Amino acid sequence: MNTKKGLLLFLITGITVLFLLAGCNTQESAGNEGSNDNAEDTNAEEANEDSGTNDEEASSEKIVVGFSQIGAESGWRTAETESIKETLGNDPQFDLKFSDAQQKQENQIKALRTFIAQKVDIIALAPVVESGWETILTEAKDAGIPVVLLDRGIDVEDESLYTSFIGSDFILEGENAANELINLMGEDSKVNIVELQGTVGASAANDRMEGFANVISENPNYEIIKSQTGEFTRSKGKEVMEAFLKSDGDNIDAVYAHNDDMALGAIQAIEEYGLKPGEDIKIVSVDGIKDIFEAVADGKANIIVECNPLLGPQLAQAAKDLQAGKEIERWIKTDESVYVGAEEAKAALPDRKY
Ligand code: GYE
Repeated sequence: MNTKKGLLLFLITGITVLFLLAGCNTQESAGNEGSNDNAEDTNAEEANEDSGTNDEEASSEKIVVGFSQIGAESGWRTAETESIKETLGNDPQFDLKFSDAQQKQENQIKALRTFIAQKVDIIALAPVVESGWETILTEAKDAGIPVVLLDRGIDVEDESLYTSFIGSDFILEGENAANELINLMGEDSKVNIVELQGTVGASAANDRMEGFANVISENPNYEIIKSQTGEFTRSKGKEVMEAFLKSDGDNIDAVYAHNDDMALGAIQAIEEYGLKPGEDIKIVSVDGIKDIFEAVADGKANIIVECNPLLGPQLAQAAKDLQAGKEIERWIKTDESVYVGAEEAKAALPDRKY
């Protein structure tokens, strides 16, 4: 072999080796190596439920969405999780990576860090609390991964740290709750209200509290005599209501619950205390899960301020648009209603989807 031929062979071999190596890399990122997940997974149930703990990489053919969910504290949240798993999990265009944070921000931060390492295309985050997101969202931004906030908002100075927020106007929900309560009980009645707040530091709790207080503070006959967190759960809502009844029993005219689960817990506490929820103590609640519609239909609660958890379709659309390089709206809102009294609840019940 002469030197020219030797050089040519050397070059061809070198190029082939480089080519094979590059091929290997792409395969690795498409193949979700070393996990129980694979690129063919279209069903979120089969998708990695624990993305926070492994370091597989994202598929390149599908739109890979890493979703960090808060937990499963309420009927609302379960409905939201189902909507997202159904919509993105059943659509072959998507590869959904689902991670449940069990109410802990640190778990959400870990999950996001894993999503970044996996090079997902889009991060969807339902943030448990409003503050403390700067560092991790800067990491996502530096990695060029758009972050879509789902259902709760965050408090950051640099607004470029997230692309969009899909969810409700919680201040408006609080205002609606107060206005409907005043309509129901009359401007001139003297009304003592106890408030069951959601998770401390959550935007859904902060804003529902603010909106309600905005309206109530304008009416001197209405007073919030007690306000405490029931952590958006039935059991805690019941426990806190029991304490309120113990200290203020017959002075309580109305309960304002930041979500239905706490309202349902309060209804139980009131019944066990020997009073009639919906009559002796009026109940206004936010969300609109089936159980509260049933309670209102039975006369045990009075006002439902709807907050829609079925955000899967909006997230899917936003992800497709982002992937196609389109601009998406900064705040994607949903249509929501208010239901008052047994007749409205009965009429709406057959069509309730969550
Ligand atoms: O109202 C409540 C929950 O963030 C809007 O979180 C959501 C709230 C919802 O668990 O039930």
